[in-house]
Amino acid sequence: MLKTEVIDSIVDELFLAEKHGKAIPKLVDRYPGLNVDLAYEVQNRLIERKCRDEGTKVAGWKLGLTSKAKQEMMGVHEPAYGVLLENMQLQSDGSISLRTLIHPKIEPEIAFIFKEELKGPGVTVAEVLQKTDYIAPALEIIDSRYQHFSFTLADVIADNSSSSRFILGERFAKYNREDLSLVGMVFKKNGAIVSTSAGASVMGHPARAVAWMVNKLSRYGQSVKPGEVVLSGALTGAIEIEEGDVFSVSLDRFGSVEASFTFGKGE
Ligand code: OOG
Ligand code: MG
Repeated sequence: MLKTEVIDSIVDELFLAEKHGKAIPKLVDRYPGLNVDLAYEVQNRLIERKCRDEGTKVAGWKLGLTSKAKQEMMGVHEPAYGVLLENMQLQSDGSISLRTLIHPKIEPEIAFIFKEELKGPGVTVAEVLQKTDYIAPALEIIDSRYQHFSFTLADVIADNSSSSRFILGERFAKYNREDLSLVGMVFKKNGAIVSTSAGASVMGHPARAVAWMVNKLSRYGQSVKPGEVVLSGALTGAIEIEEGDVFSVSLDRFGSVEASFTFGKGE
């Protein structure tokens, strides 16, 4: 098959897997030529297709596999990024229905909101921090389109790094040069602590993850635009969501966000 035909057929498979809520076998076994570069091309095309067919647009970006906890959990030892679309953002009020998803998991994250464009190559941690407008706590819901949530780095990149939904804290805190590596995090399920962590769990400093991504984006002429949100990558392992669960993430000095989930009709 020609390269464009391979990309088209993978985009089709992933798009339909999400639309119908039905997992597919991972790709690398069937497309041995699928490497990281080709996978980002698939991701770009998948996003174009989703924007067109779902009538949505880019809201920001997410990093994945940036903490040891997540890398060990998934058996993938390099970070990846994906695109957040407007129709992936949910509000924290009411019960959130996840009935159309395949096997959703939830993760605690740090969200950055930028006041100026970040465009690589050569973006440093200092530049990321200088252009950071707000910091907010975030809950990310990931949902791999692959059976058993099992994938290689190239598979997960093609699948938009398992992006599914995200919920931001209602109040964004102005970033005021706090040391984000030392920001404490508490993640709770139904009022009980699931895990605790700090910003440093994300590549030593969450802004390092953002800088890494922005420099990678420059290969495709892409950048983070003012007002866009960037999720740092989970600070601890992801956990499965069950009917009626309530999850919260709290960040020292930057507030918290809580949401409850149902697999029924919701509101
Ligand atoms: C890939 C996405 C990982 C994170 O925060 O590490 C991710 C996955 O684990 O399915 O979003
Ligand atoms: Mg994540």
